[in-house]
Amino acid sequence: MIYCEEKVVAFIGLGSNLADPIVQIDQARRAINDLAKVDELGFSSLYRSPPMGPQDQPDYTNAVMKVVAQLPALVLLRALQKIENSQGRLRTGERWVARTLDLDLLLFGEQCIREPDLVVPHPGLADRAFVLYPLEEIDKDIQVPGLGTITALVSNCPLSGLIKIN
Ligand code: A4P
Ligand code: MG
Repeated sequence: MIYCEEKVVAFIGLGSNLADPIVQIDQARRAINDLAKVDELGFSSLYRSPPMGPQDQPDYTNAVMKVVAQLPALVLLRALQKIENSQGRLRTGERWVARTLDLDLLLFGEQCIREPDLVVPHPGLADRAFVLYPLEEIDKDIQVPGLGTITALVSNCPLSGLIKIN
């Protein structure tokens, strides 16, 4: 039997603050494009911002990628985690520490997912300028399930030092 998964538009947050962040993000973008059944639909500018969380780490570079995916959300998350690992991501168990690469699944179609390993929309989304501003830049029509329009979310979120760097 051939099982056809439906196509879903998803948004991935990319972040890095170690080992040449711009190169890390570019490499991750290419690795995501190399995944089977995942195709790029858009990519935001790069943004820089002070670290959220512990302050004794470099500023972050962030971007958001829009893709169409023909695979389940959890399979996509596992593929993103493999890319993080292949780019030298170390997991110490400590939260919000400096990292070569962080890939978060921000939105997966209209789906609300509450599984032990995957929560979508990403729980921090509404409070993070470095996620909301690039999301709005690449798609002004996003409706975040349970939270409203991207435009309303952006207008309620201060920049907190976020600047566009390209
Ligand atoms: N997980 C659950 N839902 C998701 C999802 N939607 N996307 C689970 C990705 N992962 C999800 O993640 C911890 C666990 O979250 C995973 O096991 C996964 O199954 P992790 O990547 O291993 O650890 P983490 O990233 O350190 O933890 P956390 O709490 O996800 O941190 P965030 O939210 O990723 O934030 N400051 C600036 N300026 N820019 C940043 O990008 N990023 C962080 C990390 C902190 N400060 C920042 C930035
Ligand atoms: Mg993460």
